[in-house]
Amino acid sequence: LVFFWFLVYFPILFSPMISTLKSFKITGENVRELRFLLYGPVGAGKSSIINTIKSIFEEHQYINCLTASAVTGDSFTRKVSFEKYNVGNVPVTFYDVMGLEKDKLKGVHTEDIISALKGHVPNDYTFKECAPIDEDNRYYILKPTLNDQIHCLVSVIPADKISLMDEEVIQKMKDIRAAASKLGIPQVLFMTRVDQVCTMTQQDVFTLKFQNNCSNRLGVPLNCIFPVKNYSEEIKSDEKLNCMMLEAFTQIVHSANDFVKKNSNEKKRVE
Ligand SMILES: Nc1nc2c(ncn2[C@@H]2O[C@H](COP(=O)(O)OP(=O)(O)O)[C@@H](O)[C@H]2O)c(=O)[nH]1
Ligand SMILES: [Mg+2]
Repeated sequence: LVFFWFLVYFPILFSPMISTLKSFKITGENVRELRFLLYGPVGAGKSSIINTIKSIFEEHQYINCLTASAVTGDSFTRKVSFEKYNVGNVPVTFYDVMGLEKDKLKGVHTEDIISALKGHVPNDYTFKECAPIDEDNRYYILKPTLNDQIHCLVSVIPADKISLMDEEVIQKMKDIRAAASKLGIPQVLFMTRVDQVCTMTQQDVFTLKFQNNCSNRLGVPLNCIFPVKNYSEEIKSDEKLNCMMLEAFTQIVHSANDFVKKNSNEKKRVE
């Protein structure tokens, strides 16, 4: 019966969700696109999230945002640049940065991610492993506008590796979240690879355990954690997968839009 319910329910839900997003307009004036920053450990599925969302909206399998091979588990995003990805005609932009690594000198610097949140980092900037960007850098955006800022921070954690995550990486993530909180930037967490911890039909019951675990380790409220599954081996479009991702995507679009609305109103009051 439950399986039957899924079959009926999901296709019905899926189409209004996608059409609402396709016709979505930003509320804040002068903001061209909502900007999301994806961050998390290497192999968490950041690049795959972008590929999955693009595949849903552009209606073909999108594989240009290179993902790492599951075997090496190493980040393919080695050319650590601040590259942007658009999603069909939806006014959103994703930034995918190289994974956080436990070694202080490896992966993107926490300071770089915080600078990106504030809007100091230009598109396509190549992060330097030796030093974070600062005012002396000629590419540094000195006076960022609301358009340059990140409007929602998306932490990405793989469900099957939460308990194996290094304490140093967790601390880096906490530092970044604390900086985002200070800036008033909304935050959510995408818990990827849920298919690796339970079958898709058991999903609702079983992922709760992992969501709880994630919430405890990272201090993220439970209602901000979205279980998702990315396209990895599937060739054909999968309704259940699309629905989970669209639910999470809809949430970040609303959060980012609220942030933009609030901040453009505040600017108006000051002027
Ligand atoms: N089974 C499964 N594999 C996934 C999922 N998300 C990502 N992967 C795989 O996990 C590996 C790392 O993903 P990737 O997107 O490169 O991680 P990144 O380093 O955070 O960009 C790749 O082999 C992906 O195919 C998922 O939801 N389910
Ligand atoms: Mg990647």
